[in-house]
Parts: sequence; structure tokens; C-alpha cells
Amino acid sequence: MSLKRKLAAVLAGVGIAPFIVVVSAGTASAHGYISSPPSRQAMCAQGRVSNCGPIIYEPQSVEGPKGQRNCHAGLGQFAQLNDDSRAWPTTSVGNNVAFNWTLTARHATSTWEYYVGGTRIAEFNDGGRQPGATVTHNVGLDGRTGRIKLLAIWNIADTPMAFYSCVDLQVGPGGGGPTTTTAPPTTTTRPTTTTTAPPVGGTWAPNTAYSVGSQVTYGGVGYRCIQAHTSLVGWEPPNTAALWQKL
Ligand SMILES: [Cu+2]
Repeated sequence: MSLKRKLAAVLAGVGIAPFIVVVSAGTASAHGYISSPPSRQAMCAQGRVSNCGPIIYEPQSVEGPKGQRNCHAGLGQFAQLNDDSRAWPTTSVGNNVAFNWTLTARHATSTWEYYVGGTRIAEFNDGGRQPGATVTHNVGLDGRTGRIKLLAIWNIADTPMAFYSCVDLQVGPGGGGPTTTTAPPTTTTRPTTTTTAPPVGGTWAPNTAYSVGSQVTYGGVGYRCIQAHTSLVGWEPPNTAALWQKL
């Protein structure tokens, strides 16, 4: 191949790759939510709560104007998330909790806020920086015990919008230790409040590197990978046409 043609081929490749990324970010991968301890939308997406509505397909999309104090960003299609009369499972924690966000679009961030009741118990100021694909905050619960509903808010720096996640917690007495995910090697029975991947049915899994041509199943349907990537919760094949092609 002549140098000119080589160069043209390289440029064509470079031109296509960013285009694909833009398409996938614009369609299905927007935004973020608290994945552990599982937020209400995570519980729904993992199938641990039924009759959740369309949130099961896009737990990362609870986006609404800033300044709200609810679990559903004021969105009618996600109203179930704000229904406290539902039997939301809790996660058992101590008095300090590590909240992990899964961000499928890394928006420049002003602040992260954490509320219990009407009280803001923590705030993290990112000053407009772009976060990584995952973000962890350690939050103290100030001696609260028993069942609590925590509301976390991700405030975007360059839009009027924010993302809302409610997490139902059972706060143990005498806490102080961070929430851990270490599995006891002993015979101790452990409550099934884990942060493992959702049992969605199929061979697709989050946090997995897929190369072009890899084949998976999801929801009873086969898919072939058309762009190499590392999967994330929220990037399930039905949500990411730029990454997966139906077989
Ligand atoms: Cu977004």
C-alpha cells in the first residue's frame, strides 16, 4: 500500500471510532446511579424488586431538574421509585458506608449530596471536574440506627439537571466499620445483601472485556459484539446497539 493510501486508511479508522463512541453515549449510555449498596433503581434492574416499570432497563436515567428531594426526579415513568409503601429490600451497614456510583456518562460535576430525612449529611464538591466511570464516597451516618432511606444526588456542572438515587439501609448498632464485601470463609451465614452482578439470565455480564465477534445471550436473545469494550451495568445488549448486534 502506498503511504498515501495507508494514511487514508488510518484516517478513515480514526474517523469512524469516535463516531461510534458518540452514538453509544448519546443513545443508551447516559448518566449514572448508585450501584452499591444497591439503590432502588439497582434493585429493580437486578430483578430483586418486581413491577418496577421501565427503570429496569435504564437505572442510570433518573434525571431531573436540580433541587428536588425525591427518589424519581419527578418523572412519572419512574414514580415507583418514590413509593415508600413498597417493600424495598435494605442493605445492612455499619455507621460508615461506602456509596459506589456507576456512571455511564461522565458529566462534569458540581456536587454530590446525601440526605437522610430533610437533613443533608454529606456533600462532596468536585468543582466542575469530570469524574471517572465509578465514584465512591464514604459517608458517616452520624449514629443513626435502624431502617433509613438515604437520598443521594449527583449535580451536573454544565446543565440544570441532577441524578437521583435512593438507597434503603438497615443501620446496625455500634457501627463504625466500613461496609465490606469480604466474604467470610467460615460457615457464618451471610444475609443476601450483596453487590454482585444482577442475575439477568444469559451469558452477558457487566465489568467484562468483550472483543469484536464475542457472542453472548441476554434475555433469551443472542448478540454479537461489534465494538470492543468493557461492559458496565446499564450497557446491557438491548441498550447498546452501537456495541451489540442481535443475532
Ligand atoms: Cu447523562
